[in-house]
Amino acid sequence: MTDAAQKLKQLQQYFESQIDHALPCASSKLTTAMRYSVLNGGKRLRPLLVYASGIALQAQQSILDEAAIAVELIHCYSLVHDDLPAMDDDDLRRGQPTCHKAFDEATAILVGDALQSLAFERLANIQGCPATTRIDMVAALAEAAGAKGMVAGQCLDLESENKALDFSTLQQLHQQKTGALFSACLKLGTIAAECNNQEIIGTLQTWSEHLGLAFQIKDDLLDIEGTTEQLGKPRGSDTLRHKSTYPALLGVDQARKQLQQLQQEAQELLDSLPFDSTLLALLGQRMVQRDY
Ligand code: GRG
Repeated sequence: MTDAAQKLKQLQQYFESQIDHALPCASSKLTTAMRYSVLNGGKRLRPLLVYASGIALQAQQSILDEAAIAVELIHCYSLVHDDLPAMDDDDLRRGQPTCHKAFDEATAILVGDALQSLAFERLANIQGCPATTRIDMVAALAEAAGAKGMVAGQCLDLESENKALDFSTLQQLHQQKTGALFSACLKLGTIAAECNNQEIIGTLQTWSEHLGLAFQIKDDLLDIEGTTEQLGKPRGSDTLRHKSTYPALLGVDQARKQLQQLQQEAQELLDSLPFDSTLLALLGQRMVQRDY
């Protein structure tokens, strides 16, 4: 294992204990369901993006911990709500029954609500962090998660079922639904480090956009090529719901080519940064070379 791979593994293990401690104890149905929905084997890509950017820019670890926790809580809330019957109506998530199946619908709605509130509570209360930094982090995450970002993307996604989208609408959908939160991870890393270098901020932003798109193309390809066992959710769910996907729009070969090109451009962006971007590069590779 390379040093960078070792470091990512350590960070992921370290993050598991951080997020475990950030969650309330399992003393009620709600808190048991919150823990069930978060401590269930996610890849933790978003927290790792926060760490990889923040560490490269020498941010304080305790601030990065809270930013990483906050972004994963938002991601987990979005998955719990996404799985609800009123949205994607999924029975399996991360290889286990979805929250509303293991508990009930009302509990799943409340779990999402509570995880979202907890995310902002953690950011607002970071110890030893200037108030302006905390406010900037709250604003960046809120913007990415809300009606200009993830929620807007989800809305567009739900409206798009059974419709053939053109390429630019599909891009917008994914940029908002998944890309905005990826971009927020990089922003949180730079805010935590109090980095004001616009060139670095801009390059990381463009890198995260490339990555978000590549991640989605990979997700669409996996939906065709992966197995239910590998994916922890049923294969072919996009096709079943008549969703527009990159392979459906471009063809599988062209989608694969597009993925390769994005990866290459993403690496060139990282190479132009004036600091060690090895962790970011490895993480980027993992996000597009994954098989689940
Ligand atoms: C309900 C407001 C609201 C938003 C939901 C992110 C999202 C928006 C829905 C998820 C649907 C989905 C499967 C999208 C494809 C890309 C994606 C976000 C996959 C899940 O992310 P991973 O692979 O998951 O990082 P893990 O489980 O590893 O955390």
